[in-house]
Amino acid sequence: MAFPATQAYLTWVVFLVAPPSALGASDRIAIGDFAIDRNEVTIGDFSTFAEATKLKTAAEQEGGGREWGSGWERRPGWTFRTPYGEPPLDTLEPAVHVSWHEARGYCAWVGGRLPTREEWRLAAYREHGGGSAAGFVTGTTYQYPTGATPEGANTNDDDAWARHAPRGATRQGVNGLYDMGGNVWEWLADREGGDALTAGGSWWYGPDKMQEESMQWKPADFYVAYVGFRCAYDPKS
Ligand SMILES: [Ca+2]
Ligand SMILES: [Ca+2]
Repeated sequence: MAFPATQAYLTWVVFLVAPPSALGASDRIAIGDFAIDRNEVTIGDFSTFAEATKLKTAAEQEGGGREWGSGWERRPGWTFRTPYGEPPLDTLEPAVHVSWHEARGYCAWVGGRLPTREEWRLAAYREHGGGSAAGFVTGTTYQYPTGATPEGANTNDDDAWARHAPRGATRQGVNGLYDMGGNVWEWLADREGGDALTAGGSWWYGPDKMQEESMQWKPADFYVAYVGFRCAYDPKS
């Protein structure tokens, strides 16, 4: 069946495929000439995307995500909907068991893209003003996304969270962002062959992995309990 490419039809198509305007657009922080999500993408956010686009993630199709045990072990039923095999306590927990490709698809759907390494560096460690109310000094580069120390982040240090924490539970960091250090690793846009870069460390590791030099390459089709993402946006997106 052929549809006429009228303006009305095109408007209808855009309306159908476009995400709700509130999703992903409500809490972005401007960093120079781009913006970035204040928080990691949540289970609730990603569920809306998956339902609207009829996405079945690789973890769902292939029998569950992975956790580190004696090497990488598959965990049946562990997906972004049920990160540890059971419904989450809170849908504001980060979406994990999501591959780089799936993360990129989500960001495109909300009108953004994955952040680059350079954007991540600027957002995570150099204060541009969004964190001034939280005590960060504009123009200062910090060692950790939480400032001079890793205090307040969710790592494997002695803190309030045995696994990942829901949105907004940890201490606000540089530029007013949350969880740029710790909680879950985050996919970046940068690719090298079949690998993609991840940044920030996670609840599984110590605070050293929150630092810029600790970014890690991982297979882009990898999906595990420790890796999530957030999106970046160009002006006017
Ligand atoms: Ca912890
Ligand atoms: Ca993180």
